[in-house]
Amino acid sequence: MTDTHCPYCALQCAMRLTSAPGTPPSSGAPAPTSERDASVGAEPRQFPTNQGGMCQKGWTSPQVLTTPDRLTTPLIRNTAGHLTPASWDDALDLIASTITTIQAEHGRDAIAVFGGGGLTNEKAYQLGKFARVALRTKNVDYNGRFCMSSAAAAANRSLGIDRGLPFPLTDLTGADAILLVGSNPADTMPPCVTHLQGARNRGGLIVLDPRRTATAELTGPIPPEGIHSTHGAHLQPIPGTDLAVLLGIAHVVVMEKLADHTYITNRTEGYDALAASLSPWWPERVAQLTGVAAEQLRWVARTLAAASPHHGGRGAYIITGRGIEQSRQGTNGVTAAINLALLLGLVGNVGSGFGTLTGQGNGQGGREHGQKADQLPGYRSITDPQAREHVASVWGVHPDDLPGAGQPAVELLNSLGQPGGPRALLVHGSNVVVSAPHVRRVQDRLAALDLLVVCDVVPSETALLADVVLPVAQWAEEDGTMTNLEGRVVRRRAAVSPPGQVRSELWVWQELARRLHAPGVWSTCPSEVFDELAAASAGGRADYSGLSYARLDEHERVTGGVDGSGLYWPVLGPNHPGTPRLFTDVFPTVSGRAALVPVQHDGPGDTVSAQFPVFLVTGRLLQHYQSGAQTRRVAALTQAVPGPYVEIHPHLAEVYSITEGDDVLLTTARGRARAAVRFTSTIRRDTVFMPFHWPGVGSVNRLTNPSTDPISGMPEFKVAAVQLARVTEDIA
Ligand SMILES: Nc1nc2c(c(=O)[nH]1)N[C@H]1C(S)=C(S)[C@@H](COP(=O)(O)OP(=O)(O)OC[C@H]3O[C@@H](n4cnc5c(=O)[nH]c(N)nc54)[C@H](O)[C@@H]3O)O[C@H]1N2
Ligand SMILES: Nc1nc2c(c(=O)[nH]1)N[C@H]1C(S)=C(S)[C@@H](COP(=O)(O)OP(=O)(O)OC[C@H]3O[C@@H](n4cnc5c(=O)[nH]c(N)nc54)[C@H](O)[C@@H]3O)O[C@H]1N2
Ligand code: SF4
Ligand SMILES: [Mo]
Repeated sequence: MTDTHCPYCALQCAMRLTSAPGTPPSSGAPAPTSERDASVGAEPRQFPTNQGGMCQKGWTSPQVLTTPDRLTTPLIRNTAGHLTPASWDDALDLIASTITTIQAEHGRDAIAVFGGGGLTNEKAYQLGKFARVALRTKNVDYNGRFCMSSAAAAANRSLGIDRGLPFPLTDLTGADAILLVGSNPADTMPPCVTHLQGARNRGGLIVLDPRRTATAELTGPIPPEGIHSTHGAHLQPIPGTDLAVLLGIAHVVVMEKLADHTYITNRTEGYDALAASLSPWWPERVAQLTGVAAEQLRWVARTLAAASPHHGGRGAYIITGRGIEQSRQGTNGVTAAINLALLLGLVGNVGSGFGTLTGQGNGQGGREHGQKADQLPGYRSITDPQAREHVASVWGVHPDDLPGAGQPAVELLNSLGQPGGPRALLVHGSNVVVSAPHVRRVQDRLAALDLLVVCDVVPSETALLADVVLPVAQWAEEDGTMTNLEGRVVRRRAAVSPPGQVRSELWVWQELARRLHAPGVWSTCPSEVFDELAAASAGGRADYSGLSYARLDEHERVTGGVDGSGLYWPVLGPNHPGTPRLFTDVFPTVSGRAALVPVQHDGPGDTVSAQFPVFLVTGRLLQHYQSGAQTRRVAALTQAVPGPYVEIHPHLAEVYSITEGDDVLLTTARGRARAAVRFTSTIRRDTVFMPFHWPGVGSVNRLTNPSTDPISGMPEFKVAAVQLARVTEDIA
């Protein structure tokens, strides 16, 4: 029996694996296949975020350990174009020699690295170090750019620090009101719903989503002619207009004198400019722009205010998700949500707050330790001379030898194989040909490379395009730490041995660093890498210096996992208790105050037109995870949802003579996709929805807009303008 955490989302539900522990692969030694236990089971444990619950994906997660097409040996593409088994030495020699040749001819930045928010802290840290010290390239970024970058940029700008939830998730339980902006936790983090029940019971659960999702359903039906229900309200805006909705609510807060002026005076700066910027956003104007009724905007403002501490309420929270963030105005959208929370005096007041629900398992830690183009470990800036000096000293190199900031993910992918762009790409933990925006363009860029190396656990669609595929260990096969959506660092533990020739990625980087004659220490032992990470993070914003495996294990033993195993960063020393709640006294900004930053609504890059008359929104289904590389290999999950589909309102379908069960062709300025339709009356009549979990003709990312937020680099996944037609022909 091994206590660990789920391989998937950032809730990091605690689970117990029922199997004999195997040999951790930290030595890099391959384990004989016979040692593997094919019958690993998972069951939930008590833990604050999941309260003993788990979703279907968590329950079935061990099946990915023994999936029949698991990668078990390195593969090299032969001259006939086929991926064929190879030895580790051959694969690593080939990679190292090709990198050396490319760099000699095209310079160090000709090698690019793409990481993932599912990697453990140790691997995310080592990958960033490998890019800067062994490859000495500036071109490293990761899929968190698709996920958390807008929320991160907004929190850094307004609050001085980016920790998804700056409070324990369980704090939500006591609130009178919770506003969820573009977030669907009932499908994306099911056990999280228990924390929404308090606000729901008190009539204060408010959900902003163009679809009536399972989360919106929790608010209960709004009576005809009414504006709210007994449990709260579902606001169903025109896609891409959330920012305007938030400006409208904030306008009411200011005009109806609902703001907390004591808090504003003591803890914020910039009120006058913010109030002036809000004046054009009166509710009737916002209603016209967004489709959300003016009276509903007023009701939300009053409900949040009544729940706020300065009006004697039990507390209020404003929480954002990808629905508002994955937009070319995502940073400003989240900023509008933070402004509203600051006006109401919520942030840093225990029992109230602002937060974002981080997505991937290690979406939080993955963005702190250096796989982001502009960051060094500990959430340090790569352009800050002091940060460079500190990290260089931990790495045993000269600060001048560290590269500068690289390009964010979309721009990086688009530069591959272009004149002056990278000629090789190493991918660790992302399936970009399914999950990046405008995937047809991504495929073209990958095809233009001299070398594509993919490390994965399964033959993902991206791995199948690679020149070299390296089989690496996954969650239950190696030790590590993850930082969950609350900034809580938890232990992931090895339970089984990896199969065949599978090795730890830490070993891969050690071997490549050696072949590239890189300076520094390249440990393959996760706890040693963690200690190095802790030292590198010391003094940074995400300071882990007081943590070690020994301390985390002891803490879990003492708490029994129930009321708080894992510690919240910053943890400033071995006796520092960690920081469950940020901002209670001061904001980590230059002035110590939070900034009220005026923002305006602009709208999505695509506008609906005669050519593309319908909104397309994208997102997730309960049963599948991300690009589907893992969950499409689990029988129960593919049985539940076997393939892609398009949600459409029957009235809209009628306009296009589409009937239930038809296949529909979707066309945007980027390309075409095809999928079956599913009728639902819960979506707006001007909008269709498609999940992004599948490759091929049903991949919604053939359609999505790669234009990015100028501050965060976040692509506009959520909203596109689309043409619909009944399918009459096959498409490529
Ligand atoms: N089952 C499952 N769970 C997951 C994941 C998964 O792939 N599958 N992935 C994990 C990860 S990495 C992440 S980032 C999280 C994401 O978690 P969420 O943010 O909850 O998930 P999404 O479905 O991407 O988007 C949320 C909602 O945004 C809505 N939306 C679309 N356009 C708009 C808009 O213009 N405005 C507003 N207000 N809403 C809009 C969609 O209808 C959708 O219901 O989930 C995590 N959990
Ligand atoms: N249209 C649309 N597109 C989206 C989104 C959306 O809402 N709409 N959401 C975006 C978001 S929020 C995200 S987070 C991305 C996610 O999309 P991806 O970045 O594609 O994420 P995954 O599908 O989780 O891919 C992880 C890959 O890593 C592999 N893997 C698992 N563990 C390990 C490991 O330890 N090491 C290595 N090397 N590999 C491992 C898995 O098998 C899988 O192939 O998608 C984005 N794309
Ligand atoms: S909610 Fe997230 S962490 Fe929990 S079991 Fe499901 S996928 Fe795993
Ligand atoms: Mo994500």
